[in-house]
Formats: sequence, C-alpha cells, structure tokens
Amino acid sequence: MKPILYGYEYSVYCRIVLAVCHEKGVPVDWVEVNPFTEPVGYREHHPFNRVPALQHDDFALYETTAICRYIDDVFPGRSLQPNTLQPTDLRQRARMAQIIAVVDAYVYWPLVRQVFSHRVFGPRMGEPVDEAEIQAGLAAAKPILAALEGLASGEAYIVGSQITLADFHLGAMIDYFVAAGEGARMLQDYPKLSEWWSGLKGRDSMIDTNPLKNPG
Ligand SMILES: N[C@@H](CCC(=O)N[C@@H](CS)C(=O)NCC(=O)O)C(=O)O
Repeated sequence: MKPILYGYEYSVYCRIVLAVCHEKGVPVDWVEVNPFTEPVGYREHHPFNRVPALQHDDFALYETTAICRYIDDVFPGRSLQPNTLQPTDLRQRARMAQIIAVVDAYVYWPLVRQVFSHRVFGPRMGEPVDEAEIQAGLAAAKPILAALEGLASGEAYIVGSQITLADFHLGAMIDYFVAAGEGARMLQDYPKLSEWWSGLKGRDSMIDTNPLKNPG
C-alpha cells in the first residue's frame, strides 16, 4: 500500500518529506491536517500534535528525520545514482546527521517561525505582522548561517558531491527564509550556502513541493 502522510499544506517539515518522496519516486496519499487547530483524533497519529506523521501499512511513524530515513531505506527509488539519500562515507553521513540536527535545533524557529511566518506567511493569510519577531529572527539567523557556512562542503550539495537528506532538511527552511527580502539579502553574505542554494532550488523535487508556488 502507498504510505499515508498526514500533513499541513504550508508545513516546512512536511515539505521535507514530500521532497524526499519526490526524489525517491514514492507516491503518498496525503491527509490534510492543520496542527494549529488541534484536529480531533489526530493525537492518535502524533501525540505531540505536530505534522508530519506517516502510516505505512501497519507501521506508524512520526518525526521528520525518522520518516525520511525510513522512506530512503525502504523504497528503492527510481532515478537516484547512487540509489540512496544517505552517504556511505561515514564522515559525510555524520555531517548529514549534524546538519539535520542543527536545522531542527537552531534554524527552524528564527528563520521559519520568526522571519518567514511574520514577513511572508502572516500577510498572505491576512494576519498581523510582528516586526519585533522578524528583527529577532534576523539577528538570530546570522550566527546560525555562519555556522552552516562553516559546515557546507563547497561542493554541489551540502555535505559533498552527492545529494542527501540534509539538502532537503535545510533547503526547505532556506526556501522559506529567502521568501522574505531580508532573508534573501542575508543569504548573499554566505558564498558557499548561496552557491549551494542556487543549485538546489532548481531541482524538480524542490519546485514541485513548494507550498508557495501558487500565488496567494
Ligand atoms: N520535531 C518535529 C517537528 C515538526 C513540526 O514542528 N511541525 C510543525 C509544522 S512545520 C507543527 O506541526 N507545528 C504545530 C505547532 O507548533 O503547534 C519533526 O521533526 O517532525
């Protein structure tokens, strides 16, 4: 059976899973849930009421990193060479895990929830903008981007010449960040990240899964 993905249209975390599924050629059945409204019964799928959550036959899984690794491990995929989004080189594998952890711990809140949500998403949804949140997010973003610039490989992808799960984890967040003018300008200060992003953003899996592709 096709995996079922419980997700919210604008969720950056769901977009990571969708991009990975796109790369692996794995179709999913999408069930729309908005976690910000406490959907009735959804905690059965995710006890912390977040998205995404995956159901694959009798196997239920939540947490984006776990879901992406599962998709990559279980499905053979179609076109990737090598046919995995996890490097076999152990140091690159460790770097991939590190970047994903950095994204979850330090990137998501300032870049997405402070800068993107208040500069781009709020106005799109007719919600009030909190300039203080944007400025706090931009201030926090600088040392985080500097750290990621230090970790970036300088090759085509974030940990080396092979695309990995870390590209999608970071790429989904950067895409939202640069949707804000201040975010796009700030990224230019980081040459390795800018070069990496200019390559990744044109990938079909990134374009096709962009929740903002339709004008709002
Ligand atoms: N640790 C979770 C984080 C997922 C997450 O925070 N998702 C957001 C949407 S992008 C959410 O569900 N937010 C609901 C809320 O904050 O109440 C994961 O990796 O899947």
